[in-house]
Amino acid sequence: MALGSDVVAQLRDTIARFVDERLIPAEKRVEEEDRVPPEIVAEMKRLGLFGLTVPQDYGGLGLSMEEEVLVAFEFSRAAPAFRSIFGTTIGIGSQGIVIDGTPEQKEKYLPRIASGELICSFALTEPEAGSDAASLKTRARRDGDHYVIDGTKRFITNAPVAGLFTVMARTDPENKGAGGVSAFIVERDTPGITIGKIDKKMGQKGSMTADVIFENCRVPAANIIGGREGMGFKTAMKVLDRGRIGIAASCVALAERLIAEAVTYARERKQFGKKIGEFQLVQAMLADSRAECYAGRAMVLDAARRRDAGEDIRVLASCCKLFCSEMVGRVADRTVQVFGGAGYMAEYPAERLYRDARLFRIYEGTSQIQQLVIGRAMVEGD
Ligand code: COS
Repeated sequence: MALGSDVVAQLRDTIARFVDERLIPAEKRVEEEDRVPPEIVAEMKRLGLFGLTVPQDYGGLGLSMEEEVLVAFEFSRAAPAFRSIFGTTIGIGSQGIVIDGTPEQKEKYLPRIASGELICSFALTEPEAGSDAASLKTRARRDGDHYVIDGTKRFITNAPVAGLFTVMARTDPENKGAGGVSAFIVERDTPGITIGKIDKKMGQKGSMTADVIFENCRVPAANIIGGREGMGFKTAMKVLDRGRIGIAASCVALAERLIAEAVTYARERKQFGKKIGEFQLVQAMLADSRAECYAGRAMVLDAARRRDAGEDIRVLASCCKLFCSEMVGRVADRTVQVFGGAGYMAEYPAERLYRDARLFRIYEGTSQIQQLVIGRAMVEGD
């Protein structure tokens, strides 16, 4: 472990209190206002959440993957919108710099990310390039010691508040596939960036997504991640491998929360003269959720430990994302069922968390993309 188990245990306790005392009580407000209140973001900064995965040399805590998922098991019991602001920043928004950045790029940006000064976004998806990420059309044309970026990125989490974007763009127009793509660090105040209107979503209200439009946006050539053209797709995939384990950990945590909500309700609600939790058909729903959540937790911890040990976890990351995102969908569905009519009402959290959970099967690679990654590796013998 990078920090040691005592320090991580303390960190988990602190985060657990923050979740129970500050975040869960604020969930309704976040849903209504469709934003995370600035005072809560300020508290996240004070707690050091923006530095969790930034290496210690650059002002962060430098958590290992195992430590990160242990923290996520606590943090992500709260509505996913809270995680999305700092989790996207220290996850897919900045991991390109951590994993493949040059020493100069790390020195310049990571301390400002760790302090919470720079919120980050990962700009891969486009109107015509979602699952087929390698077909992206955003262009980066070399012009002296700059690149000029033109194109539109879609559904970009944190875009309205971001100070920094990791942008995947095509530097080689002759190469229409993955090899023609490079990754860039783009500061928000660079001329030529427009943020679209904030998307209206089914759930995860408070996590803001929008289009990011680049028009004649001049970025210093020094900002190409790793200093080499053509490596951007691989950087994006490595970032997503790590991100998928993180998302899976969040699914486990949300499932734990949903189970806790269902158990509390089943212990209180009476029908036919008894608490509904005494009925075996209700117990069966709770038991299925408990067993599946435990399986998810075990596989996420295993994949995280293997990544820390230096193993290739591409397939395992996809297994975790596939199983845990589908699992939390089933758990959310059962929780609504245990609540019955009340589960369909906005008054109880089950309805909101059910909508929130739906996105996990889509972003950072749909379930079908995870199946494709796993199945292809099996058949091709990786
Ligand atoms: N780590 C490192 N390199 C990887 C990699 C990984 N996880 N996955 C692929 N690569 C490399 C491959 O080895 C290949 O390199 P070479 O050309 O040197 O052989 C290159 O990248 C292209 O890989 P591949 O041929 O597998 O690319 P595909 O176009 O077939 O795409 C999928 C693969 C579908 C898996 C990819 O496009 C994907 O993950 N799509 C989903 C995107 C996504 O998650 N979007 C969500 C946006 S963020 S919210």
